[in-house]
Amino acid sequence: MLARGKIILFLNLCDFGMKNQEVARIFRDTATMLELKGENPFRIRAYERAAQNIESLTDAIESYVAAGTLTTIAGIGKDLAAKIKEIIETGKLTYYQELKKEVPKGLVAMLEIPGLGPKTVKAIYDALKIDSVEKLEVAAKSGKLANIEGIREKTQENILKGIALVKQANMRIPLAFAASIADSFVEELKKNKYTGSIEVAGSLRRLKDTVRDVDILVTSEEPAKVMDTFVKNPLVERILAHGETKSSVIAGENNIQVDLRVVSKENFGSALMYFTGSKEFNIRMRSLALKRDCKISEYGVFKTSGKEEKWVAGKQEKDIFSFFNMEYITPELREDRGEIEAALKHELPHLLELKDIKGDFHVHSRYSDGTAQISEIAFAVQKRGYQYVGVCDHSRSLKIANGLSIKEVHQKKEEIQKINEKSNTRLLLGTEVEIDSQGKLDYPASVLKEFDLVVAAIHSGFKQSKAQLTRRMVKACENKYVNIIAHPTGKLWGVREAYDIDLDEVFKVAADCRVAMEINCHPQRVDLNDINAMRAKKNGVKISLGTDSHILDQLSIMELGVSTARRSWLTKEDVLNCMNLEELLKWLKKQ
Ligand code: DGT
Ligand code: CA
Repeated sequence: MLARGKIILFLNLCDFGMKNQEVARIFRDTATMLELKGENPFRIRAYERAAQNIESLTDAIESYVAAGTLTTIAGIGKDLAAKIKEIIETGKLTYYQELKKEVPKGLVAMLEIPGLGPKTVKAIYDALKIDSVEKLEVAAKSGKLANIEGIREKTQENILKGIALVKQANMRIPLAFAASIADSFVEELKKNKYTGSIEVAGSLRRLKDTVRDVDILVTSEEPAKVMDTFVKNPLVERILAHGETKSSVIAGENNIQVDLRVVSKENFGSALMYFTGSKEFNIRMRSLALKRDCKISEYGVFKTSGKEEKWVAGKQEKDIFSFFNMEYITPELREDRGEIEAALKHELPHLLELKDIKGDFHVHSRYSDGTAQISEIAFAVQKRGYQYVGVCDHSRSLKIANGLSIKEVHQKKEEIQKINEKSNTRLLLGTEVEIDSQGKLDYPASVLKEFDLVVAAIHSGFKQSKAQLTRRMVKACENKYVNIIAHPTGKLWGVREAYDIDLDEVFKVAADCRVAMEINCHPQRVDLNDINAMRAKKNGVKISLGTDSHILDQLSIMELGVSTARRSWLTKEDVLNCMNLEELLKWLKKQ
């Protein structure tokens, strides 16, 4: 399973409901600009509502444009309809572009700080003329913000924490975002007739959850022409270097660095291995080579005797592995976590693959905050060839996500039973139930026992102490109705760090109580990550993959979860989603 095929799919996942999302985003940004300018609150609200309504449409917005029915969407009048038409036809909105010019650029950057909304940004700007993240940081550190009305000591602290998060997030971006950028470059380069072989290397090829920069390798008889195509890519924001054999650019919305290297055809394999890394893996391979009187570098494997060096392998990666008489190590495993030793003994694990996945345990329907009806979910998962799907909606106390009352749970149950009578895919009546601050669940036992699948999760009270959070999670695992814990560390890229919790303690209890831990596939979550999923496995805990889909196209991000599972050395036996329906139902029955 090589990265190329995957990356194309990643691009699709970033394309989901693309135009609907794009229009909604532009409207939301317009609302933000209006707010920064201190405009009429009713107008601001109108854009926000329109964005929300467009996001929850199940049909593509283009179809409304084509049919001339935009004004049938709630909150869309003639004026907004014309604006939507402009966005669909031209890809942008002149009104928004003009507004953006009127607002200092730095204010927009300040909005990226978690918890800092347009109102506060405007208040800070009006009071102290602060118009950049840098100035904001200085002011917060010196305590100046506290003099502004509505800003408390605590807000100041949160702003500083937020700035640190943004800085960190800007350094590494989620795999799926980087993959989509890499893919655009690769597609463009492939159109150039002088491009020979081409591969993405680095952490992206290893499918690491976050990526600092994108490394692309090509072979070419006319490197200068390939480099030209590369630096002229429309995604390029800035050219850092434009050379004969290496060029670097900053590209895309996330300002990620993309490097292109031209390497020789004869040593494409050794260059690919070197630039795929990881650095730790390379170091280990080098010492292995030394022990065998060899040298390994990006230019190939050389047999050494005295001062003599003889090239022995390097055209393809697999030649290098065979030369050392070891199994081929898939890029996901190249982290020096024991894979080299295992490959030498021909004992690498048989990692799970996307085709082994028989269902998804975490899909939201329209009953809570998803956009699809249950019947649509049934159809979509059947198309993916699944045997089952857990339709897990939020529970009653999570009002913001439209959590289900007990009455609604019963309605949903009835609907699911009806669909199950005629569907080939089994819908599991599920819930993503809130774990409260004490570790208690949001429904009584009498309701919990009605579900086929109980996924428990924390969505509030992240700031408890480590002991409290651990106790809370342990208690949830001990609840006899719980089957899975969703996104166990709460990490959300660019928004919040993982909360402080004793995972080993939780894993031990989970193993005893037969509770699985989720790898949440969402690109900004990847939670558990590879390290934690390995720890879970070591403790005897089963892993479940959940896409946390809120719209149907997100079902395809299962692939990201599979990548993480593979990086965690997981096999079919470790993962709940690889069970067939019969085995699964047996596993779920705990009482
Ligand atoms: P990233 O970019 O931080 O997400 O992670 P990588 O692994 O893509 O790292 P990067 O882009 O710095 O380098 C790409 C590969 O090149 C890396 O995985 C291994 C190789 N490499 C880079 N620097 C060194 C080094 O100092 N020693 C060795 N042995 N290999 C290196
Ligand atoms: Ca890299």
